[in-house]
Formats: sequence, C-alpha cells, structure tokens
Amino acid sequence: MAEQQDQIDRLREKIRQAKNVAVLTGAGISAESGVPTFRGEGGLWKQFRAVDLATPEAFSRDSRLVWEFYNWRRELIAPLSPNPGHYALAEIENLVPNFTVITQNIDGLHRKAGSKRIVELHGNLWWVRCTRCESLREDLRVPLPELPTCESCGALLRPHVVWFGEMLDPAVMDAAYEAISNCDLMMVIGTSGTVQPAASMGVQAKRNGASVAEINLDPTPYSDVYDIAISGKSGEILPRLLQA
Ligand code: BV8
Ligand code: ZN
Repeated sequence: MAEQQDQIDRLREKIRQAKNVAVLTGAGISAESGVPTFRGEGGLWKQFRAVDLATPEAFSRDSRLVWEFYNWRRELIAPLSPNPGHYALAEIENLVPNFTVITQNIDGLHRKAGSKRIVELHGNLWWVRCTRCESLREDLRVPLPELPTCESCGALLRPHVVWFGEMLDPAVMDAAYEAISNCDLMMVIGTSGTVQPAASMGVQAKRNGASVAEINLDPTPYSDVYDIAISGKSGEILPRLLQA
C-alpha cells in the first residue's frame, strides 16, 4: 500500500512536468461503469467466441447473429455513465498542454465524460456504416432493427467497429502514432495488452523516450517493462492523481 502511494506520487509528478501526454485505455477503465471486459472474470470472450461474433467472416455468415450481439451491447451500455476514472482523465486533459486519449473501447464513455481529444482505435458502437456505399453516421437507436439498412442506398449496415482480422483506419492509426511519438509520458490503463496493434503502443512510446506508466487491477505482460506499474482500480487511482 505504501508502495502504491509512492508510485501514485511519482506519476502525479510526471504529469505535472509533462508537456505531451498520451493515454491508452482498454475495457478495464469502463469496468466500474458496468461495461463487461473481454478477457477477465465475467469477460465477454469467456461467454462468447470472438470468431463467431467479431470478425468479417462471422458477419458474412450470419449478419443477424452479429447484429443481435451488438444490439445486446447497445442495450447494456446505453444507460451507463462514465466513472471517476473517465472524469479524472477529462480533468487531467485541462492541466496538460497536449493530451490525447487513445482508446480501444467502443462505448463512447470518454466523450461522455468530457475528454476532447480522443482517438477511437476500434471504432464506436454508436456509429453505423453502409456495407455498400460506406456512408457513415451516428445512430443511437436501441435496439436497431434486426437487420438495419442504409438510408442512402438500402444496403445492409454494419457496426462501425474494427473486427479481428480487419485493418485499423489508417487516419486513426496516424493520429494514435502522432500522439505516441510526441509524448513524454504515456499512461496505459485497464488493458490486458493482448490485442495488436494497441498492445505494442506503450513499448513504442518507451522506445521514443517517453516514461510509461500502467494502471491495472492485475499484472500484464508489460508491467515489468514500463517505468511505473500501479496495481488497482482506475476509478480509484486516477482521481488520486488530481489530489494536491
Ligand atoms: C489487425 C472492437 C492487421 C469490436 C476489438 C493471430 C491470428 C489472427 C490475428 C492475429 C494473430 N495475432 C495477431 C493478430 C491480430 C489481431 C490480434 O491482435 N489478435 C490477438 C487476440 C492475438 N488483431 C487484429 O486483428 C487487429 N487488426 O491486426 O490488422 C491484420 C489484418 C489481417 C490479418 C492480420 C493482421 C484488429 C483488432 C481489433 C479487434 N476488435 N474490439 C468489439 O468490441 O466488438 S478488440 C477487443 O479486445 C475489445 O473490443 C478491446 O477493444 C480489445 C482489447 O481488450 P482490452 O481492452 O485490453 O480488454 P481485456 O478484457 O482484455 O482486459 C481488461 C483489462 O482491464 C484486464 O487487464 C483487467 O485486469 C483490467 N481491469 C479490469 N477492471 C479494471 C481493470 N483495470 C483497472 N481498473 C479496473 N476497474
Ligand atoms: Zn449505403
């Protein structure tokens, strides 16, 4: 515990001195809001198979099933609110000259909490994209029709998320790498570090000379690699970084 306080004090000092901060978040930051994580206890990929639900092949095979899964997640997430971890990051953004949140989450909770510069690596649950004309729009209906169709051309819509085996949007990748290569401090929060390319981003920041700090409930493959590793809930640790 004394060691945890010591690490928090070190990180607070690094934030105070930093000009450019990049943050990478994963499902863990939304866990205290009630959003299920993917790989831990009660995780989505313990209950469902990602290959059946979150791949382009799954969508071609059974679009109805895939939409059922995303509609279920819309119902689950729609009533949820950001937690103190999301709010603390939005506040830290106001204290640092350049601050970017890079998130793997599709829940939209960073924006709801007031974060401004956000890079959504894996898309957004609340946006839909046409499978034919590629038109993209926000759609907050809960649930969407079983097989929602495009207003412009009538073709099937898909969730605007990145499935396994799909490339991340190059413009989104550029924005993420710009933040990573320019930062002097990176915080990696609530991610198990299993999904590429996000998993390598902390190491890349470190190679570029940044200090990297992890905040996670459990150890990850990177805990010993980073400069600081704080074990605890992000909703409890992040607000403590703001204490004088
Ligand atoms: C790509 C969006 C190029 C949709 C997601 C071998 C075979 C096939 C493919 C690959 C392979 N090896 C690598 C790959 C590539 C693959 C990949 O990395 N696979 C892994 C699993 C091996 N990656 C891709 O396919 C990516 N694209 O590489 O393109 C390419 C193209 C073709 C072929 C090859 C390469 C695209 C990946 C995008 C996948 N989409 N989601 C949706 O959500 O429906 S990823 C999925 O995992 C989640 O959505 C999430 O975004 C992501 C990461 O998970 P985490 O956020 O880390 O969550 P997790 O549950 O794992 O961990 C939570 C952590 O929080 C835990 O550590 C826990 O301890 C902690 N925690 C819990 N509570 C708290 C907490 N911490 C703090 N406080 C708390 N309260
Ligand atoms: Zn269309």
